[in-house]
Amino acid sequence: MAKKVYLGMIADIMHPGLINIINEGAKYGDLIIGLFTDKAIATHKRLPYLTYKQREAVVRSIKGVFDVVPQEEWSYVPNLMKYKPDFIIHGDDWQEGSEKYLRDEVFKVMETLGGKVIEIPYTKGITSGGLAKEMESMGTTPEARMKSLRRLLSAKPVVRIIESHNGLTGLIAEHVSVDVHGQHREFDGMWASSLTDSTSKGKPDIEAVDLTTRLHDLNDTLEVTTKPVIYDGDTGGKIEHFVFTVRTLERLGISAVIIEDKVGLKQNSLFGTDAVQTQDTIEGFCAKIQAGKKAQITRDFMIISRCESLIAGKSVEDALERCHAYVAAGADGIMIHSKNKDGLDVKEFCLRFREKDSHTPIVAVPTTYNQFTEEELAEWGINIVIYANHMLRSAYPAMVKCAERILSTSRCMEASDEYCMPIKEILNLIPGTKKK
Ligand code: SPV
Ligand code: MG
Repeated sequence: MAKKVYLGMIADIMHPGLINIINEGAKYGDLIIGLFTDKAIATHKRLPYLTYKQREAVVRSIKGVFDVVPQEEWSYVPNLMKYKPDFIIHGDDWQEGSEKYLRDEVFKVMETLGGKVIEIPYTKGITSGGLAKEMESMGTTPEARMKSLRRLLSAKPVVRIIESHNGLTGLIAEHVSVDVHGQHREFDGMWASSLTDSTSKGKPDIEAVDLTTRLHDLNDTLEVTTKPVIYDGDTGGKIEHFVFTVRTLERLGISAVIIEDKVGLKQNSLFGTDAVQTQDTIEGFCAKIQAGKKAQITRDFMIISRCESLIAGKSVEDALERCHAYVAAGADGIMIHSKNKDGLDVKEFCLRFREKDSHTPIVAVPTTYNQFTEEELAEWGINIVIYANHMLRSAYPAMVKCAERILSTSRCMEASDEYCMPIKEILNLIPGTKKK
């Protein structure tokens, strides 16, 4: 009987290095590709450009591939236990660095299975990571960007979104990453906040900055990023206007719009009951959702309804009644907002909402109840966490301090040394600045 050979792959962009490893693997027996699912990848790396189905179709048609099976975990162990291969083949690039623990696990399991680990020299000069970087610099299409939010929602326990109000903050949302205990972390997408869009123009958050202006500026973010955008649509305005907004956002490749169930002059929710917060009727808001859903052209665009009951001082009961009605009217997700610091109202809402509805995505904006981690919020049933204003709120105090220092020293040496990035860094901050 032919021996079984296991090869784990993401197989997003095929290149000669991967073909080489497939050819080598096939020499030892029937080569089974363990194709990483979006879920297996999402908590460790950015989602691949191609979906699982697309990647599977490509890999299946490569000479030497005997079978393709899903690898649902980042660790190889569950699949090795399941398929019990005689060999596992891997490039030798996992002997050091963040993947070393995967290698150690694999050696242990293969020993207990009586199998062997084959490590083959890594093909120099070409890597999937390098190719992915080049693809990233080519940008994206509106269609691919729009779809990516739904893909993230089904691949990740919780989707992490940060506010962006210009090209520079877009670059931060796109590129900043950290490693925590060997695990790669970055933001999944961006929030086009009405609060920070308005504040960055020195205007109040009362829908005074019109849609055309906000979209014109959002284009700066879109030009330098590939990640999905969730657009803060305020109240959505009049139904007759909202249907045009939906079409415009879709055309730009925005993944979702969130509209709130308020009427009259909009006031920022974080004023809570210090401002007049008038909610729409359930019927009135459902009609807006329905009109928006009818207007959209693609299947991917999402209309998320935001419930302001807790902001307006009403009960969790009221919020639940409204949100179930909004979902029944066609909303693709709900956002529950609160300015309470203890988060208990949001938690109660989420747990009770989930008793009746296990799948509709819940969005939360934990600006005030910020003591909870994403993991804790996910346990309540929350699927999208939005850090709604943090780029602007962190920049402002830094700029004020710098301006004050210049005034108090009547020169800019101290301000530059203490508060400013080096000139060399700013000159090279934007990719492609320097002439070769
Ligand atoms: C925004 O960021 O504009 C929001 C969230 O709508 S909040 O400011 O909390 O209302
Ligand atoms: Mg807003």
